[in-house]
Amino acid sequence: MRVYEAIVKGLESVGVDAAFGGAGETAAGMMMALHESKKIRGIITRHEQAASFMACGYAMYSNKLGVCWATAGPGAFNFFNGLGQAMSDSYPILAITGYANDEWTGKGSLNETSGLNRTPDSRAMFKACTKGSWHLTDVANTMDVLEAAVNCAYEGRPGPVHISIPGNLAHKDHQVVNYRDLKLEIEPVQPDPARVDEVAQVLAAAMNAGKSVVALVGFGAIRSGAGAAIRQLIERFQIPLLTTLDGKGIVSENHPLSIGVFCDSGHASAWKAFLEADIVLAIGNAFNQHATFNYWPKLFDGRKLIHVNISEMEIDKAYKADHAIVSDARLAVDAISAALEPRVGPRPPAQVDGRDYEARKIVGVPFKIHPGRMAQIIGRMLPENAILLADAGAHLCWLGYYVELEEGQHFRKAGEFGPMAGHTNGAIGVKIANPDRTVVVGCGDGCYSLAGFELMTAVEHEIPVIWIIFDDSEFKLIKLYQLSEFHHSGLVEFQNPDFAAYAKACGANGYRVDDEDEFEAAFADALASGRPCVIDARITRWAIPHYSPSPEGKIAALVEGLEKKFQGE
Ligand SMILES: Cc1ncc(C[n+]2csc(CCOP(=O)(O)OP(=O)(O)O)c2C)c(N)n1
Ligand SMILES: [Mg+2]
Repeated sequence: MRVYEAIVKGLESVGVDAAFGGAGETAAGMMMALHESKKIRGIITRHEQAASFMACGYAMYSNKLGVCWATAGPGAFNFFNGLGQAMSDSYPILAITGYANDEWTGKGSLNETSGLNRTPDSRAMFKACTKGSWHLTDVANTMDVLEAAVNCAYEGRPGPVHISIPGNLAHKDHQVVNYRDLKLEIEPVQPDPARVDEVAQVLAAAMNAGKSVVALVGFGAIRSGAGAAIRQLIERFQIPLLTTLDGKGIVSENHPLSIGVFCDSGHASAWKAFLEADIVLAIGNAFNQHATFNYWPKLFDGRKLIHVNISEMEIDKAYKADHAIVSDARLAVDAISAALEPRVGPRPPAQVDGRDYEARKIVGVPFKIHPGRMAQIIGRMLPENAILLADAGAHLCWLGYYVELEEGQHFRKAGEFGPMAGHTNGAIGVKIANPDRTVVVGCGDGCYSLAGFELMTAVEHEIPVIWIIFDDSEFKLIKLYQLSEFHHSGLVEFQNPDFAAYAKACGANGYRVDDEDEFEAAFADALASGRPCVIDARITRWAIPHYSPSPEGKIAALVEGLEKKFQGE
């Protein structure tokens, strides 16, 4: 069989059932092999960047290998945003790209990226943006290389890998005669029992002395499927639960111990519980910028940090941990619960303050949709097990703050790499990997404009994703930043088309809504339709998301800012 036939068969052998990519001469063999495959659905995207985002989306909640492919040179280079996202968000994805024919290396052939004679050096670039990058030089090594790459994607902290294949190796005179199915040898990252014991001792001593312990849970815990284990831990030991924006909903947000989201656009109730805690048990989070109020220096003054993360690299990165366990989150939580059990007797119910967003009344602006109230409606109408994605921008703050998730539902904002359109496009991969779950994307109009044309891909392949566009004709987040830094704004406003008319022209359902009742009716119709849908929701510009650069609140942040100014910092 030809090289790409062997690759596709190998991917079938590890359960891959969809792959996303772009066309090209050095991708043609992959396209043909997918066309012939009975098990893998080949999805041609309009832009290879979208293919890389869809591969991320495919892996996001399924942990199946996300696969994207592209032709050599420019096609391959369109992958870097998806690879960046997969690196920072730990998605196991494989990017397969063509490469110019070997015999013409150095002569400037079409799409050459050898690094010679002023061509870019793609092998160095892919090495820098992945966990591992392989260049195939002999088709006899195809299965070895593929197996090594797929294992590497899953090993330890998952992430992206890459294989490039010169065009000449895809010709029929290069046959793979040693095909074999792939063997995955993935060892979960197990907690060290000595570290678990140490952590259990510290936690038990604190609980038995009446000290306050809170859990702060991030996306790593969601990726590892630790929800049930975390619910048992917090219920048994009465530990109030805070989440990062990415850990939101790991346990129902209506659970009495769920206090809210801890981040700069999160809930004051969560900030208060954090500041009152003696010990923070952080599970599967990386203490990144927005989850730490721009690395607020006083975050761990007077409180201890116990940090559980799958990657040693994350420990002590932003804040020195007093105790740490390098482990998959679910395995660590189970081990901590078991070690605590004999050490801690029955616990009195934790005293927790309710979340402020429950009671928060939003003052609206007549005739225009308030984005916070729209987020509340989305949360209320979201079906069981739905997946709600936000893209990059102010809209993620509205959704993160006002949507209340039940167990089984998921929310994911643009991660720390934070590419616009990552989830606008990635949603298609999410839906393909989770066909029984409703997938809704709340995206800014800027994000949608960047890459919303993949709606055609959804229409063509009948992938029923619902896009809700927070249409404010501006890059709101950037405007807010300009206003705070420069006290005025520029180049942030733009004109939009009628996105609903555009959606209809593409063959999707399109809705243009100007008030909250219209939105509710449109969303209900979209949910019932089973079709790709775009809701162009024309929101007011006169609403500002909840935000503070200090967990002590907005006033404290203002005072801190003034102090810094007077101290000349
Ligand atoms: C590819 C890319 N370009 C630029 C940015 C910087 N950026 C982050 S949010 C944002 C504004 C997005 O605007 P919109 O989608 O309208 O969302 P809004 O803030 O208005 O809700 C920009 C430009 C980015 N994250 N990714
Ligand atoms: Mg906008």
